[in-house]
Amino acid sequence: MAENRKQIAVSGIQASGNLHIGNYIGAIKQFVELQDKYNMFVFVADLHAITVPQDPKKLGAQTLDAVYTYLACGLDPKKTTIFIQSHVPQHTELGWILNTITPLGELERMTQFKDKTKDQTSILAGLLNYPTLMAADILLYNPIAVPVGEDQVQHLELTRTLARKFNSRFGETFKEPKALIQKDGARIMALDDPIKKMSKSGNANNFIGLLDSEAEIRRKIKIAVTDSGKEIKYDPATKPAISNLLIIYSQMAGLDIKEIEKKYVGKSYSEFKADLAEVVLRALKPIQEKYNKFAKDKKSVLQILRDGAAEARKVAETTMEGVRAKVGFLEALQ
Ligand code: AQP
Repeated sequence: MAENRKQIAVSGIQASGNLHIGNYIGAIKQFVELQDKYNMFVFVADLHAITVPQDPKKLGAQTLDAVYTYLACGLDPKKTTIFIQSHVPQHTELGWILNTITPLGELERMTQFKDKTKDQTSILAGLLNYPTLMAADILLYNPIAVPVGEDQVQHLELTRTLARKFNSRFGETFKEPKALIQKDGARIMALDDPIKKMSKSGNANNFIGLLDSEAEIRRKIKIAVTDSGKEIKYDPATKPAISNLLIIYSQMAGLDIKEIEKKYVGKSYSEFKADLAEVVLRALKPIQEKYNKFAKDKKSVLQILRDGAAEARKVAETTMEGVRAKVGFLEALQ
């Protein structure tokens, strides 16, 4: 279980299946690096996942898959409190309270809400209220830092706004956490459209799943969109596709982009892509092996989640006791 002396960091990933290298580079890789420095709370966001329809027969398995993936990528339950969001009911309780101080306009202007609802005729309230639940996920643990990819920065800004609003209305309660964003790789773009973010809910050719087979990875990289010209050069303005592939190469190989550019002077896109496939396969092989190992040991993983939820509930309940009193709820009767 996580130590208590260090400052707290919190983050989570939705249990919507198929975690991809964008989630890995933008978020999970950071969690693993930060777990020695911070007292980390990392959860699988099943409550967020159901803001778009999920198959009830698959949701539990998807949730566990995400946990196996966390462990396979190197999250260590001795350093990080790993748990499932719905196992800590304080998340929804604080989420509701934060809804009551959130102006509708703040939620309607969120980019993710606009993107996810742009082709929908009947919009569900859960999608709109996603950011208030996310604010609760964070504020319950009073963290100093929240490691996320760039797409979540706007939601984190709202979290800071809600912390300030709550504090000014009910008295000092929450710290304002800061986003921890990777310098490179905070926004991995789709392989089939480098103007869009790589996303698990998009077309399967847009992402490389952490559990994709060797053949799938080779195929997806081979058919990834490239730019006009033939130079392998990092320049997101004129070469968004190659720049994205260079970031993936750099993050998965642990090499500087400049070094990679040098290595491919005079070489073709297809040579570069063939090598990129090898780099990705090499990085994902140990993760996939460990995933299989954890998936065979479900009993131990469930125990990690039981312990994690107990630890998270303890911290969350302490926060909620203060919040309930400040809001003015009548004390619960025994
Ligand atoms: N393309 C990305 N590049 C870098 N970071 C990314 N993240 C997501 N996509 C990228 C980061 O991963 C963490 C978990 O994200 P999430 O699953 O909770 O939600 P999301 O951002 O909505 O991810 P997806 O893949 O786009 O999911 P769907 O399609 O289900 O909505 C976050 O820290 C996120 O920034």
